[in-house]
This record gives sequence, C-alpha cells and structure tokens, in this order.
Amino acid sequence: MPKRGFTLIELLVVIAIIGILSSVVLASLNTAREKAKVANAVSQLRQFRNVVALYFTDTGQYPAGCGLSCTASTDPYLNALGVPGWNGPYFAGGVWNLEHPWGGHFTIDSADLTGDGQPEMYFFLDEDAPGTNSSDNTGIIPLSALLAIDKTLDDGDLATGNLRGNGLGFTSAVGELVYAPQF
Ligand SMILES: [Ca+2]
Ligand SMILES: [Ca+2]
Ligand SMILES: [Ca+2]
Repeated sequence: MPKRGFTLIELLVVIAIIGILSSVVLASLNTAREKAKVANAVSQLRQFRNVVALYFTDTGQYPAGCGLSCTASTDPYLNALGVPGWNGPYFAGGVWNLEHPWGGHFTIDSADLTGDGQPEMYFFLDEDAPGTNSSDNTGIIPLSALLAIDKTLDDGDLATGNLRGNGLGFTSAVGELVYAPQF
C-alpha cells in the first residue's frame, strides 16, 4: 500500500475542528469562572449581613460606615471605637481592605436610599479598588454577573427591589451594585 500523507484540505478541516473545540472549552471555562465569582459575591453579601446582625445584637446599634476611606484603625469590625457591648473582631481582616471578586472595594454603610427619611444599612460593591480614588474603575462587575447576583438575592431586576445597580438605582455607576436588605 503506497504511503499517503494528509491532503491540505484534510489538514485544514482538522485545524478548524481543533479551533472550534478550544473556543468552546475556553468559553465554558470563562462561564465557570464567572459563576464562581458570582457565588463568592453572594456568599460575601450573606456573610456580611450576618456580621452586621451580630454586631447589632451585641451593641444595639448598626456599625459605623466603612468604605473607600476606611482604614485598619477606623474599621468598626476590628475596633470597638468606643461602642458599648462591642465584642469583636467580627470579621478577620476587617472590611477596610476587602475586595469583591472583580477587584473593586466592598463598602458597608447606611443612608436613606429609599427617600422615606429612614436610613438603610447597605452593602456596596464599588467599581473602585480599595485605597484608590472614586474614579479608579478597575473593579467593574459585568452586567451578566450583576443580574445573576440580583436573581439569587433579590428580584432579578437591577432597577427594583432591595438590590439595585448598574446605574439603574441606588448607585449611578455602571458595574456597581448596592444591596440594602431588610434586617
Ligand atoms: Ca429609607
Ligand atoms: Ca465608584
Ligand atoms: Ca433588584
């Protein structure tokens, strides 16, 4: 039997198939990676809701805000800051330097978000990295992930409910979310 190599067409077909297969694998890896980040963000938000509730149980008040300008010595989860009944630390490492899975800053604070004169405790996944200014923009959360988080914790709509974001409510910036659960 005479030896026969691959024809050019056969080689091109094989190369095309390998290309398609590897793009499918890469796409599913990216999907898996994003799913893991969404799961981490949801568990951070649930964990901090519990931490804030525990702080309230101990002290009878909600913790002081901790955001972009918060430091290791002003972090209310690491320092009593004169609050009676404080029995922390409430979270190893505190909130001051905490990143959400996309690299932006994690803020816990309170403000009247609903316009009824009563402040809400809220959890904010900022698009700015910890210790930067407010236009750093390195931690933007993709829209698909924002929607997945909203679907898990709220109503699946970024403009309504206790969780809002992407500039549609509670925050004006794209790629950010604010969660203000009932306590
Ligand atoms: Ca309110
Ligand atoms: Ca921001
Ligand atoms: Ca929502």
